[in-house]
Amino acid sequence: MGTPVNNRLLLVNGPNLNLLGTREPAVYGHETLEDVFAIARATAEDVGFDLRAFQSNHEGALIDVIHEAKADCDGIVINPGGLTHTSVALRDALAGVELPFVEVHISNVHAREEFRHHSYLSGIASAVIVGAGVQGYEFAVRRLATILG
Ligand code: CA2
Repeated sequence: MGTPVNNRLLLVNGPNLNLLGTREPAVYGHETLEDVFAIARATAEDVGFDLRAFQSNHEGALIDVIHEAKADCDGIVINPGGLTHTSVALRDALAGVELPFVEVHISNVHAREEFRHHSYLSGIASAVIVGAGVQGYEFAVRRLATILG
């Protein structure tokens, strides 16, 4: 993918991930979204990147921040939440900016309901990490750093 220009990654979390740590700990663990930001930021720092973190419950806001990343980020870590399984528009946004991205799911979506088995994003992702808990965000940041070399 070549030398990173901006030395910055974008972390995007989609709908309902602001609820992390408040309920469903058996599925999503006890960590909060702030904990996720801290893990991702510390990992990014370790591999020489800044990290911009964003969460929204609104599809359009997520698409806007992905578009904006084209100007000053080198890659994206994204947990699209439930939009994973529904959103052609999010896929088009990620394809459109042509930045490498890693898709993260805290839970093992393949061990859950059938409707969670399909992702509109996975086919164009650089990597997909599922079921590793919030550590998946660390793996994703490290993988992007490797890809961006
Ligand atoms: O496992 C993941 O990270 C998911 O992307 C999480 C989404 C779900 O729709 C995907 O199938 C898999 C849901 C995020 C909702 O997060 C909550 C966290 C705590 C309590 C309630 C919801």
